[in-house]
Amino acid sequence: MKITRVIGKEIFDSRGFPTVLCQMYLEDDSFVSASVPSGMSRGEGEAFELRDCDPHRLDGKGVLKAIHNIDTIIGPALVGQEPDVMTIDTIIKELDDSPDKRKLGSNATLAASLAGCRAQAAVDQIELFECVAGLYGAQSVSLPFPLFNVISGGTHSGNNFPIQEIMIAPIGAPYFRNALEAAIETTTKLKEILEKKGYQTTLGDKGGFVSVFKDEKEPFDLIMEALEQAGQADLFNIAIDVAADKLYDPTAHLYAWNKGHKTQEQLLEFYDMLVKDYKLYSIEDGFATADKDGWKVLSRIYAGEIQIIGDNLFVGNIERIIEGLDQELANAVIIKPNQIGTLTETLQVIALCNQANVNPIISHRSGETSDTFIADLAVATSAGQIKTGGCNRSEHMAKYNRLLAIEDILTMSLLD
Ligand code: 2PG
Ligand code: MG
Repeated sequence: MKITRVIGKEIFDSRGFPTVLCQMYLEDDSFVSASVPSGMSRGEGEAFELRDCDPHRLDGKGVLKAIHNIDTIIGPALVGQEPDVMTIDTIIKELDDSPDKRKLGSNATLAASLAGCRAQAAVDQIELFECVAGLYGAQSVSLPFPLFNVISGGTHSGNNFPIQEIMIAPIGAPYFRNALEAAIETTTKLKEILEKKGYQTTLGDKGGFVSVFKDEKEPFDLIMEALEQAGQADLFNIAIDVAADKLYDPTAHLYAWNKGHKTQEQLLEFYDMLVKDYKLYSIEDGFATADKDGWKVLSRIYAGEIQIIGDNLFVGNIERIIEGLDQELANAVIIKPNQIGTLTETLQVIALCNQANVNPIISHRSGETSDTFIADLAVATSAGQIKTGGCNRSEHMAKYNRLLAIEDILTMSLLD
């Protein structure tokens, strides 16, 4: 069954910013669609997100140029093809041979690529995760455990708390449903605790509470209290995304911290305290991309003990990942498909992580849509972990609910 029409549409993400949706029509008049997210704590070297930059419309954030590229360049090249995402991505890469999808915009290329995969799954009458697993060459699939955002700081909030995300990770939960229920109970307890203290419980872009804390340790204490009260202290460990690029002053070699700053050494001491006192098992972007020395020291001391994740450090770029792993900067990599620009290239990056024996963590962006593709991607590649926000707001819950549905499908197939 061939592709008959491919069109782009400008929709709006969870922040109300314009983003790209691609619809792909097939010969039987059915269609599938896919939409793409957008980041705020963007790393240098991410695939190029094409925005209109028209100051008279939507603050320059419109994506009509990217839509135009789908309608007039990508679409016509795909019409008449079978929906096979390998072929679709090859065509897209021929149309845009720039290293960062600058010609067409990664928001256009990714939307078309993901829609192509959905169309392929629809034609083959299989689940999306089965289709992606086939492309990945996976012999089996498994549910990831999620890193649930509970406290937001940094650029996703306005509370002066320097760490961008504090997350709870239900390592070892027997089923995804147990993990989600336990996280929901803990989040509810945390909200009660914050309210009792008179702290605000507004939600940041990724669903963590945006409270103002008396010091850097308090949020961790309150999370521990919530875990205890929810009876979940044994299930969860703590993870943080510091997004340290946003805090770093390369001239002074200092990290902005509340109203003051921290040196590289002081930041290390802080992490050390979190590992010892708060079951911290994962640090993402703990140092700035420009502060490679900080990464090296952190890895030298902790790589055997905790997960050290590069997000802005790698921006999903294969060369950067290879170089960073060679220098032993990290033992885990954040995978954001929109930093890469097509599904097949995203699968290549995940495969590279597996070959190099480092953890791939599939991630959403802070400006999301209700598209749930990353849930299927995490299952299909048995990535092990997914980062897709707090237990609230439908752009996050859509992914969690899709994982619940996949768990049901997999359990039922075991019973068949
Ligand atoms: C991050 C992400 C998503 P953003 O830093 O890991 O959680 O944020 O999408 O703003 O880059
Ligand atoms: Mg990050």
